[in-house]
Amino acid sequence: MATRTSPNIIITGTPGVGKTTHCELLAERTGLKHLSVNQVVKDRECHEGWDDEFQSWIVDEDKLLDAIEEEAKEGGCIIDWHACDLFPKSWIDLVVVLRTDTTTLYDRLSARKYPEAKLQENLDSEIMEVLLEEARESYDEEIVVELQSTTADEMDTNVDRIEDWLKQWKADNGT
Ligand code: DAT
Repeated sequence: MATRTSPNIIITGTPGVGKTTHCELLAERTGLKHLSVNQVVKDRECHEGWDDEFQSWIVDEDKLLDAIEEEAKEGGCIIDWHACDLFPKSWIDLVVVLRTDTTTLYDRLSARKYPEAKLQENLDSEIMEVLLEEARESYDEEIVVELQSTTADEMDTNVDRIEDWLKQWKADNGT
């Protein structure tokens, strides 16, 4: 049984699906803490350098887990990252996998000027449902939720749903 008084939520999905936007809105509405893993990796140097082809940090997962362990144990974190299988099951209460269609994702990633290889890899990953599979393999089925994130209305509905879930979690855990 977790000793957290507030749950930890992972918001995951392919880059460009809307993780950061959802996390920011959710943090604003709930007071939970938005833990941008990208930022943590950069700020607390949990990496082995920069991958030029993919324009991203090569993450040192052990360092990353050490860096966020204390916050995770306290609870109340919204973890924003395009992977989820590295976090210990005991830390996590809800895993939200955001999804969108290929055309939308292509437009969002092109707007970011992603290099061709990175853009294609991410489109493939969304089509192959890589993150959904990873979430389902890593966590109990009942805590994994797939939500669509193509329109602003969907985002609002998603955040409402997660807020409702949070209220229920607190009621169930007497906090
Ligand atoms: P991520 O953190 O998953 O990489 P993001 O939150 O930075 O994604 O979103 C990428 C872009 O897409 C950003 O300009 C906001 C937009 N976007 C994301 N989800 C959306 C949605 N459900 N409706 C409209 N725009 C959205």
